[in-house]
Amino acid sequence: METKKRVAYFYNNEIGNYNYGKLHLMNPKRISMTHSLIVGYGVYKDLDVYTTREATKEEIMQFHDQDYVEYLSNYVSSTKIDFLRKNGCTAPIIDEEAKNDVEKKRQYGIDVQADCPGFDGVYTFSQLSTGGSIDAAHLIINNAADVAINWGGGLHHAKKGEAYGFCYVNDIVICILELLKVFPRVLYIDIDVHHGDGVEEAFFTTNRVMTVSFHEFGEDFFPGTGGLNSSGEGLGKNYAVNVPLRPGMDDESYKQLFKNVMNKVMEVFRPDVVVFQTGADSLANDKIGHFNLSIRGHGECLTYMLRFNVPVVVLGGGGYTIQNVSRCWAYETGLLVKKNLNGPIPVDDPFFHLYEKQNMLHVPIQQVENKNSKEDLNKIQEEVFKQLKEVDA
Ligand code: TV7
Ligand code: CA
Ligand code: ZN
Repeated sequence: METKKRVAYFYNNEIGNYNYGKLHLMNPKRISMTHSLIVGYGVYKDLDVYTTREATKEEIMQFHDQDYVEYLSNYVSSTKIDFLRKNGCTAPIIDEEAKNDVEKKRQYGIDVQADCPGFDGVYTFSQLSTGGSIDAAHLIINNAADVAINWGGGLHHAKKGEAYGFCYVNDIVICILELLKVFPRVLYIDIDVHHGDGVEEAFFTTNRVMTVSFHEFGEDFFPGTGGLNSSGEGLGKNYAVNVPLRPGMDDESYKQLFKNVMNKVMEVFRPDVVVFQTGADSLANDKIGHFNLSIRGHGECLTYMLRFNVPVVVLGGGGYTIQNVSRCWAYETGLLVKKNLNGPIPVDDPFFHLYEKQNMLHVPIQQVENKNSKEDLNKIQEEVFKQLKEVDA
């Protein structure tokens, strides 16, 4: 029998106010929208709610290079500098020169082709994202929660010394490093539509972390890594699992593949704790991803992992149709406390105007062609099983 889980939830009202820029697709407001639904549907009462703190420089430097962290923490946008100067500020601004140094920007991945703009508060935003993931790990370590949620985390692309794919600080790697101080084996699961490359790379040569990413792959889809035969190196050989998929994945085929793979993973790896990145860009109608999952299908993957009675850190990630992201993560927060949320969006929600066109929690999805044939999927599952047979944890 599955027992009732103690579910902790990290949130900080500030995080929704950061802005990647007017045209950018990543919108931190979706975290505040998620929170409003959690409150509006009354899920709040069943959670242990914690205010997220900012991670310290020392914590961030457990993974990231000092020079990169210092560059980020001193970052001030040119707009902000212009504003300060116009208003008579004559004090030196620490990194005024560095931030205009095109060479450094390139080195640290800032602004490269617009994916990772330097924006005001980029460092504090990353500290908040990471603080929640670290404290989520600590609650699990102290056995003060069975499930710990940080929707502001899940930024899986950030590299040791470089911003990448909308991600500046890799809160997931830092969360896993905390867990490894106490637990022998950590399982990382990533259902964001993109490959979890930053996390995979960080643990590519260890057998203490198994990384499993399901993602869209091919036709230049970002980031292009995560092919079937990229599976770890050295001691980490076979401990990186990749499930590369074509556009159009639907609930039926995704759920079946997910459950089969994860069942086998749990059998061979027997983790002490699970870190689950639940990027919502794998939902239907995302502005970047091309999968066709419903919110219920996405959520079933998350709840499937509860049956193994291993503690879980639940993190956010991508998601670019923001109303669907907040719907999904609020629904999943509900599932974790055994509530099956449905019906209309509460009319007093402060973001109600954004849902007005479609005011239900669950939204219908059109049938689109699934470019993954049954044979393709069987072949992929077979290959993954072959790899997992070699795991001897
Ligand atoms: C975890 N796709 C992050 C996913 C990161 C995806 C990309 C964009 C994009 C960025 C924009 C923008 C965009 C319409 C979509 C090769 C490029 C092509 C930027 C225009 N519109 C996560 C990163 C991915 C930024 N990057 O996994 C500002 O799409 O494909 C690429 C690289 C070069 C850069 N250009 C896109 O979900 C959180 N970027 C509009 C404005
Ligand atoms: Ca993924
Ligand atoms: Zn993504």
